[in-house]
Amino acid sequence: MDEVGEIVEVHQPATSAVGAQAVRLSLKRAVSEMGVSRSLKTLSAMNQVDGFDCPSCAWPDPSPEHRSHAEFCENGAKAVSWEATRDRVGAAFFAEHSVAELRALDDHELERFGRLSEPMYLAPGASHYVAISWDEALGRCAETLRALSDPSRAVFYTSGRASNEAAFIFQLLARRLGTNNLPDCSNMCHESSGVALNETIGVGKGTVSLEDITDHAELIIIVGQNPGTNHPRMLSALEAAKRRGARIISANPLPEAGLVRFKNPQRVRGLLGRGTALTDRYLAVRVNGDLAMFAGVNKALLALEERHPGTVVDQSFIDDFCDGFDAAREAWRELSWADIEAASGLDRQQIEAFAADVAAAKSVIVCWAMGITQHRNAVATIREIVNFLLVRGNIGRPGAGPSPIRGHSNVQGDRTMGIWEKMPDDFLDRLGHEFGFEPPREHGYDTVAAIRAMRDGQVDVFVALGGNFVAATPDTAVTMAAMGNCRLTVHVATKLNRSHLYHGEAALLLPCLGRSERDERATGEQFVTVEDSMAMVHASHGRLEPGSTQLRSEVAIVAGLGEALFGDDLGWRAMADDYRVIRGHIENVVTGFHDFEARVSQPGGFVLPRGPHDSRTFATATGKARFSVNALDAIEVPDGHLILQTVRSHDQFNTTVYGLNDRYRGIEGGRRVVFVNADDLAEQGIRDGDRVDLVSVWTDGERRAEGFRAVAYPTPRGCAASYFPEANVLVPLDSTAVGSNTPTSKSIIIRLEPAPVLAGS
Ligand SMILES: Nc1nc2c(c(=O)[nH]1)N[C@H]1C(S)=C(S)[C@@H](COP(=O)(O)OP(=O)(O)OC[C@H]3O[C@@H](n4cnc5c(=O)[nH]c(N)nc54)[C@H](O)[C@@H]3O)O[C@H]1N2
Ligand SMILES: Nc1nc2c(c(=O)[nH]1)N[C@H]1C(S)=C(S)[C@@H](COP(=O)(O)OP(=O)(O)OC[C@H]3O[C@@H](n4cnc5c(=O)[nH]c(N)nc54)[C@H](O)[C@@H]3O)O[C@H]1N2
Ligand SMILES: [Mo]
Repeated sequence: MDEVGEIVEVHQPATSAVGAQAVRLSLKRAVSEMGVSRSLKTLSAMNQVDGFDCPSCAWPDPSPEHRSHAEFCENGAKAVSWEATRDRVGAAFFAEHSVAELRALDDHELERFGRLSEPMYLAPGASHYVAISWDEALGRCAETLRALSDPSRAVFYTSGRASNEAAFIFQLLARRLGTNNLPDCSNMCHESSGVALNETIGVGKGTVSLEDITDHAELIIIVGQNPGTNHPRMLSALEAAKRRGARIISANPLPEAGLVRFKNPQRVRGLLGRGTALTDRYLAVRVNGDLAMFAGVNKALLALEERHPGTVVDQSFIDDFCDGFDAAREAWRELSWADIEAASGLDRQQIEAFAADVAAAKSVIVCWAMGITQHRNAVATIREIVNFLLVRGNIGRPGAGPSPIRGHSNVQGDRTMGIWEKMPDDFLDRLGHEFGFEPPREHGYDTVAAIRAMRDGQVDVFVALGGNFVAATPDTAVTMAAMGNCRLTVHVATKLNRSHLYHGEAALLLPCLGRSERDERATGEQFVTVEDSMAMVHASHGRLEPGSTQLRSEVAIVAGLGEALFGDDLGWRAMADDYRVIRGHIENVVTGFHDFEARVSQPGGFVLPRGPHDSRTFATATGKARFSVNALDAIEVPDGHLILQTVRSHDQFNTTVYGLNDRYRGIEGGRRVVFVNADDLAEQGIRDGDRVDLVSVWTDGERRAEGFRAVAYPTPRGCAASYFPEANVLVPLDSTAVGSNTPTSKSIIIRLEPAPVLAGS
């Protein structure tokens, strides 16, 4: 990766998000990748009832009657344009470029080459990928899997773009082989939310619907999330909420443009005017300060209740539906304001004002994303958020509840379908019964455990259904080396990425259809289904001509591998020919999918049952919603060090880097930047614009990322921010969240060191 040539320009950060410029840029990008007519066809089918689900984020679609004709955002348009590009990567491309040569390119350049267009094989010791037929590719993969001394020497990774049908058949393949080694991107993403919510309310998902936000909530709290970039359509929902008088509080160490003000491109006022101010109260919380902040708010709510008994705490809800309140109340009483202030970086008045807003609101929703889940104490923080909601009975009624905002468009559905290294026994029982085999019961590897096992030589075959494992996971150098210990690495993918270049002894690239493309099988045109962040399941119909005649659907590839391995024992071929057959199996195995085919054929689809939302039932260990006591446990940062969080720029989708600008934060032309408080820079004798190395410290030694431009930025003292995936080399593999094993990508202890001056600069 040659980062030396980057010339970064830094401007004032933006004070509002979206607006006319976003519309102009998304159309420009679409036309340059797809041409005019393909652009129109593509963008007009996105998120429409008979069109395809946007492959970008998991934000829900409005109900069919409330959908606009252009139900997409700038970043969704980028995602489909990127997929629908006319450029192709096939045998001629790989003959020209060796793997070693491609390794020298950055993530943006790699994907920029275009769509993978035919199956490719890298033989042991070879320098170049060469074309291979589908039969031979699947045959080789099956042969290597069959030769394993133990099925647990195979790992099956899933990225959250896979459809329900593809995910279901993928977990079936792994379990038929005999392993639960099903790590997924969720392990690095909302795993902490799943763990904390399962523990406290008995379901690992959020409990609110889109209407709860747009029509009902009086107060919406947004923490650890940058919706202007990562869930832009959420801004329209927030705008609707504001227009009927809802208030918004946001807490974030970065004053993100989208949280401040929104210019709705669907309205003339939004295109031309100043837009809608979104946040009423902004709290510049310290990185990882949220547990202390919510504990402080809970303490302040109790104090208010003591002053005005019977008005703040929802005692009847607590008596009827919860346990553990007395212990939690005791813990809040004993907490000192000094500790809360130190850990949160906020002062008592700010937290009390927050609590007063809460006490004045009849219904409260908390939305969160990666700024909460990727810390050592993430699970505890989310439990404390649940405490906060339970105190005032803000769950299981309109306009109230926890709302983890999911990332990948179907990451939530993939979990529902069984992509999890520790699916509960009742699911495995039904799966075994449906297909007539005994699924393995021993838990498998999650993402971090899979990397450790590969590193330690315990894995022979790594199969990925999408994603970019090498670039997305922590400790990049360790992961790259770990991949090299496998006998075979296999990637089902749409575009070339770094994971295809850090391969096992042999490697296969299996090119698949994208979400936007027509999927023609033996019984005719197929659709797939997905589940959004709010548990709505709906259909997605590809509309575009496939990028190459050689592409196969993910379902067909996985089913083909199943048949190559086991013959037609489980009806692999019928499933690949007609996805209704898969949906029939899903109906029998997965809870909540009765009448699947009929209900998903309705415009807009259907919502999955969620006990807390539907009937205030909580399937926890005690059958009650559970208060918990969560020690503050603030991260100790040694003198002269900073806590680094790693974020997405406005011009990327995870490891897919569309471009080098981060418009809202004022960055142009480069990604190797580190945002630091001006006073911290001054204290360390570093000037804005200086080049620095980032050095992370951990028990096993130091890790270094070289050559970053220091940017003075309004973030609290002691905090810093940089972009993912460039900063992943700094995240120690063993630094993970307690209880969820999620890498702590948002709290890495680093120091800045002046970088050597480049010759010629
Ligand atoms: N365009 C686009 N859309 C995407 C993605 C993308 O890459 N590009 N990725 C998708 C995926 S997989 C996901 S998971 C989501 C991610 O969506 P986000 O979670 O919004 O993504 P990040 O860029 O990681 O932003 C984290 C936010 O949390 C803040 N933050 C960091 N640390 C803390 C903290 O300790 N406390 C608080 N309160 N805030 C903190 C950061 O300043 C930042 O605003 O987006 C999805 N949508
Ligand atoms: N430091 C740091 N690391 C992080 C994060 C962070 O905030 N900071 N965030 C984490 C999070 S939230 C997540 S979700 C993970 C993301 O981890 P992944 O899901 O593994 O990574 P992506 O970058 O989303 O994967 C991009 C690749 O997916 C392939 N692809 C795209 N569309 C399709 C498709 O339709 N089918 C198939 N088969 N392949 C397709 C393309 O080849 C593309 O190169 O990264 C995590 N890593
Ligand atoms: Mo994610």
